[in-house]
Amino acid sequence: MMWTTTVLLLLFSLLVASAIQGNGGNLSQPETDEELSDTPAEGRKPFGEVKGQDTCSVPCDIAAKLLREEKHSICGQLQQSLLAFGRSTRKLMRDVMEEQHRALDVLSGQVSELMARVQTLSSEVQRSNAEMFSVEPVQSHGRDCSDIKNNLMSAVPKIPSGIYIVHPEDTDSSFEVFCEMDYMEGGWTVMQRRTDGLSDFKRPWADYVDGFGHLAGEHWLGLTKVFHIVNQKDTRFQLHIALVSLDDVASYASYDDFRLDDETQFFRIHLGRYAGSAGDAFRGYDQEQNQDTAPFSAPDVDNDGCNPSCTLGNSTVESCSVQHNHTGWWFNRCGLANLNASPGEAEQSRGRRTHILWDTWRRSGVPRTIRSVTMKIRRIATNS
Ligand SMILES: [Ca+2]
Repeated sequence: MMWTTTVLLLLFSLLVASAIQGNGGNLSQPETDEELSDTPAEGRKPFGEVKGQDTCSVPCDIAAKLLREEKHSICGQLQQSLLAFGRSTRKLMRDVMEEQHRALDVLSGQVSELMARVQTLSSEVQRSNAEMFSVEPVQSHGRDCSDIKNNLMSAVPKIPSGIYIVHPEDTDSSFEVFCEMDYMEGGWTVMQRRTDGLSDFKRPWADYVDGFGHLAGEHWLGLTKVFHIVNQKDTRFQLHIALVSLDDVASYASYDDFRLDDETQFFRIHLGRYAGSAGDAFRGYDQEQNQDTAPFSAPDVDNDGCNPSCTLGNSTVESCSVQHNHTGWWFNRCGLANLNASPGEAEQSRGRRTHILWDTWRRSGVPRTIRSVTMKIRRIATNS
């Protein structure tokens, strides 16, 4: 009975000791498990090993404490890093946005500047359009070169030759002309100039009506413009044709009256009395050659006297313009004059006449080769 009681007491004391020891390990165990639940499985394994060893080396509570402190430190560092990362990210985004704002500001500044320029340009275009279509578009220098000469004579000691703007009376158009102010007392409006053959005079009707070429060089002023000049009220015009031959001989043909009918009459030419040294090629030697009162013809508008055709030499001609190098002129059948053909030693091809003609100007009975020609008109003083 005494032995049994002793054994029971021993077992009880062992159980109590074991319980105390077990409680000491379990007091913080739930917290440790919960707190370490996010640590990786590999991280827990050494702890288990430590736990397994603690019975003989480091106690569980100290290991847990160390681990907790380490975890708190890591968490703190992580939090700091996250905060720093957040701060730098926010700063970066702020910088990027500021950069974008600055770029946008620069771009919108450039856009505004461009818009302003476009505005300025379009207002300028509108203004010049308005000027172009205004009733009095350009300040003209006079009605024609004779008028300009008369107007400037008292004010300017020497009036220079060159391009002037004229506005013939009773017309609504102003246009540029070349005025010869030196030749034979000046006042000449140039209506045609052929010198180097560089300009193309193979032109259709519309070009001969409107004019073409360069006023300072080779050009045809245009039938409409010449018509406006010579049809002014109370004026009479003379026509002067100045010729230079290939061997540098100068000659001229002059008509004391020159006018044109309007376009409905195909700008029919009317010539007064002839004077000069080159002969009256406009009228020729017989009525068939006479070009006075002939309407104007061009390659595409045939008003010549060959209707339906002429026999000239060995060839049959239907269009004098085509026969004469596709130029425009007052052709009859076809005639001895065509100042719009090519200057110099232009070749005759397939019987066609390609060079400047004034066939009454001859040397030893042979028509001279003409190097250059100018047709100019000037007012004749009238009593009125
Ligand atoms: Ca014909």
